[in-house]
Amino acid sequence: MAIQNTFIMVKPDGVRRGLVGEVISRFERKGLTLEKIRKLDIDEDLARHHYAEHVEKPFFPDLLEFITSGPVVAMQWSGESAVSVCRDLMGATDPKAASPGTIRGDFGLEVTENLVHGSDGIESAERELDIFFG
Ligand SMILES: Nc1nc2c(ncn2[C@@H]2O[C@H](COP(=O)(O)OP(=O)(O)O)[C@@H](O)[C@H]2O)c(=O)[nH]1
Ligand SMILES: [Mg+2]
Repeated sequence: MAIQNTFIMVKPDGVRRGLVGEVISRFERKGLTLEKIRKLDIDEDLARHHYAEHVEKPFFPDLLEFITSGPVVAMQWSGESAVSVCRDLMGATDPKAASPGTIRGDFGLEVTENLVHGSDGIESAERELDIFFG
């Protein structure tokens, strides 16, 4: 078993709706540790870098408009198997399909505005932590 670090971000809808504390509380109650946190605005260059794997996807224009629409709260969380544990706490990408009890399942209804980002693996966690905290 290994301690991992992962990158988590409350997206602009979560910040606008006052759900930053709710998101932090869920990860804390699970037993994870908040290591770093910063609030920032994502510009187009940063969005294209962070979401490089999605730049050619049909939904990217909507994602770009959304993720640059207001401040986000970027975080580093650590703990046992933190990458997959955080993904499980977030729920499925489409909040309509996300299980109740997950962040997206409890607070979202629309796939673009799905409240949180979380790294999907150890390598993407290292890459994304370097982008936002390197
Ligand atoms: N409009 C739209 N947005 C999407 C779709 N798929 C993903 N997104 C958005 O793009 C983000 C990145 O997608 P992805 O990495 O596949 O999902 P995640 O890892 O669960 O966040 C998602 O969190 C959504 O905000 C889609 O089919 N339509
Ligand atoms: Mg992803």
